Amino acid sequence: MNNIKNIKNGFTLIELLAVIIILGILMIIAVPSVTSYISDTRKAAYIDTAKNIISGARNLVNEGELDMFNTNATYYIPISCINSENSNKSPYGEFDKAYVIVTFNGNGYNYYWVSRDETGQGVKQAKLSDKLVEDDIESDIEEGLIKPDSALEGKNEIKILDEKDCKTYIDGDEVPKYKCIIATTLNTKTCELTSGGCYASGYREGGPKGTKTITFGKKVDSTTLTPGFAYDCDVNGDGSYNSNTERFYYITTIEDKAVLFSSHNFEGSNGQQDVNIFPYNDFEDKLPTVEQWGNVDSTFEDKAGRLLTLNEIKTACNKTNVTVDGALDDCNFFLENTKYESNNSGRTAIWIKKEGSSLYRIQSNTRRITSVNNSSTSGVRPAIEISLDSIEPYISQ
Ligand SMILES: [Ca+2]
Repeated sequence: MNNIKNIKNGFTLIELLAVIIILGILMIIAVPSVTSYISDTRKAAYIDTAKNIISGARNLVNEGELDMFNTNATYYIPISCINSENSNKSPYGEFDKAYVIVTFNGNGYNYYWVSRDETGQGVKQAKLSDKLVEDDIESDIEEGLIKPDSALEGKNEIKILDEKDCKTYIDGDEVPKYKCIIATTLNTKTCELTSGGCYASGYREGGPKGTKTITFGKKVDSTTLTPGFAYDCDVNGDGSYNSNTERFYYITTIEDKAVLFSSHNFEGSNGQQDVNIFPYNDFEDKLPTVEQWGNVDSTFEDKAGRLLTLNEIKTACNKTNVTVDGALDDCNFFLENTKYESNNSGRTAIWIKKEGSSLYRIQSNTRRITSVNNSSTSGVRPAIEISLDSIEPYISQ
């Protein structure tokens, strides 16, 4: 009985061997496909993580949060500087080094991804797009993700944001942000006149403009710099952009510099003022000094600005004759903070550059250029010249 019971409750050696062999065959078939599945899932997760982080980098760049004013540089942004929806972790392990690489292409930015994690898995420089595919994931990446020859797209300068504070440094000095950023809101004034100035331009109820609200300048909406585009320039270098006192309008480009015109007259001792009274011969004393506007890289003698020329006004207004009444109606960014708006707002006129023995000024009540004699008094309003690299570029949305 004992023998029979033993046989019924267990397996013979042959039966056990058969089971082991069958299991072994099953393992041989199943294991490679399971491994492949895990690997593919991880690769997909790796790519998703990278795309999420690149999306975060795009937000940072679009919001102007990064110090990336040099359009001729290849920027490396460490992922620690980027907020992303997913964790900044590779499915294979913690990232050892990972960067989003950004270059400016003239119209917008190109984004690349490069990474290496603690297991040695990584992606060599891959452009964001559908091209970031599984084949980009390499297990044999070279040591050192950033090499001297890693400047992309002919951008010969490499800038790496510091992981601690996510800023770039040149020889230990922090690189400033754009000196001029795109104005997000245009300045407006209510037309309070009942004749001349803004009233004659048509800013009145039932008038040609259909409103008493005057809007100065244009919102930047193109990669082509256009007269009247509104910028806020941190001319005094205090790190902030005051849309009242540091509003500027693009006028023209001279070589690699943009000429921008202040929205305010300037009075030397007290900074920006709306009201100035002095004869032409004093104008040079009244322009901002390089100490007052220390962030402006072009200087004229010891001044940070100069007067506009008659030709610059003609070009910016797209008019050959600017001496007829209303000539500046379509470019009234020349008239902000003058008596164009009300009897209480600033001087009637603004000096422009002397030509030979001729004196000219912008005349706000008649909205045109007038020639005058040197006993006249007018405000002094600076034009600045700023390197094109220092102006925030427009990114089409
Ligand atoms: Ca400022």
